[in-house]
Amino acid sequence: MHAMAIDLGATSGRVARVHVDESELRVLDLIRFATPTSDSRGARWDFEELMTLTLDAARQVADHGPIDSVGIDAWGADYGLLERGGSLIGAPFRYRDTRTRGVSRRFDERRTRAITGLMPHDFSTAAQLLTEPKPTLGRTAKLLSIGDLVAYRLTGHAATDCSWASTTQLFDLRTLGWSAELLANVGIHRNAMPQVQPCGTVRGELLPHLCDQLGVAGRTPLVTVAGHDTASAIVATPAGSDDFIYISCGTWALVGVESAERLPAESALGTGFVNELGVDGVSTIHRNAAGLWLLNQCLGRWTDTPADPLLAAAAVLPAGQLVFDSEDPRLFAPEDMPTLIAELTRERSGRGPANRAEMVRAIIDSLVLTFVRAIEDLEAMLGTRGQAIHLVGGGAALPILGRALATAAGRTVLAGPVEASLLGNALLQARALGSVQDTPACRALVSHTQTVHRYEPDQQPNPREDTA
Ligand code: LFR
Repeated sequence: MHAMAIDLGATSGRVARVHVDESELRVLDLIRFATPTSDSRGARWDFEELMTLTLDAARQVADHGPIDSVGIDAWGADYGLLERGGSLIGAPFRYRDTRTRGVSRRFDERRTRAITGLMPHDFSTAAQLLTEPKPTLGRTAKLLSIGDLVAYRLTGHAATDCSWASTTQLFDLRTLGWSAELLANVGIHRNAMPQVQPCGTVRGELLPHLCDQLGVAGRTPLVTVAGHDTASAIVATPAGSDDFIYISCGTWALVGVESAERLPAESALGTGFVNELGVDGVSTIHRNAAGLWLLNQCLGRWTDTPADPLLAAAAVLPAGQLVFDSEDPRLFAPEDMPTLIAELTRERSGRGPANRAEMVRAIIDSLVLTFVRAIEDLEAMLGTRGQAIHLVGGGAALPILGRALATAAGRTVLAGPVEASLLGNALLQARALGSVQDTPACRALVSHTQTVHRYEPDQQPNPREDTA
């Protein structure tokens, strides 16, 4: 079958045509675009432009051959509010906007964890809703994630899936339904919350005029995939057993494990680990860490220096000389990322990077420190030890990261696939249409067909805190 996978990230969006059958998984055509913001301050997403870019890309990939179904996944937290009739009440806010700073203090961690498996944080859907004016919430007929808004425009069906619902801080993990208590806390009414569908079911068909516009067959189904990009990436992690650690590294890095059991709320208090949902009700237990956001914000300012030579120059520098705390809250949305990183490095390591290559090295080594700390904390909390570390997403394309991570963690790192969310999305479409059976079959297919680089620990001094 041929899936159209629409994978929307907070930095870039991708639309691809992917061939999936029992022995084949191949991205045939892929179009990428920067995710558009609507104003100079970048407080909101330009959803109409996002729709235009997505449809444009969809038309281009559909031009190359047949499409049997469509699926959409996107980053978590952000949403749009629809009024009756289906139009958006304003452009959706970006989670990095400052309006929610400190809002999470208004939630009780114990109660939030007991119901949702999450810890309160400033940019969750719930925290963002707390900052919405009451009349706006009063006018709201439906709240949809960014991915589900796109799906709504494509099909007319307003719904979501368990993986996205589980990130909102409003979904009850115990009943797998919206929490009346938490909805009341943030002031949104129950009817405004979308129906929650299992991943891998058919949501509806593309509207006839869109089938014409995109050049796809009439009645093309839209499949409810894992609407949360992280859950989608975890499906496409080429693990052969259950005891693996994943690092899904795009704009963010989610460091965690999959588990058939829920994370007991009490033991997770204060740890920063959360229990979200993957496919088939599986728990994904992870901590959010800064990911390629730090690097991309620097590369974006260094328009006169191409990324590849800089990464190559950084790769030959000794590891662990300069580090900073990649979880410093000032890194969340700074005006000038390189200047801030130089400052944080001076604070921590006594001197700032002498050039851009040194700064890239410092970013990689600092991310690695945070990832290793997360793995250690996770294993101490669960009393387990993962075998290999699977690094998926954009970070898997960086050998410097794979190598440093293997050495610092003292374990094998399997890096790839880079387009994990997109592939997970395509695989769940194939599953809904009967071409792939279950998650183990999805993973076996990824492992047989996709490039995965293996990094082993080496003897170099590694970027651990005690060498900094
Ligand atoms: C990754 C991700 C994370 C979520 C963050 C913000 O793209 O979806 O899982 O915590 O974005 O939405």
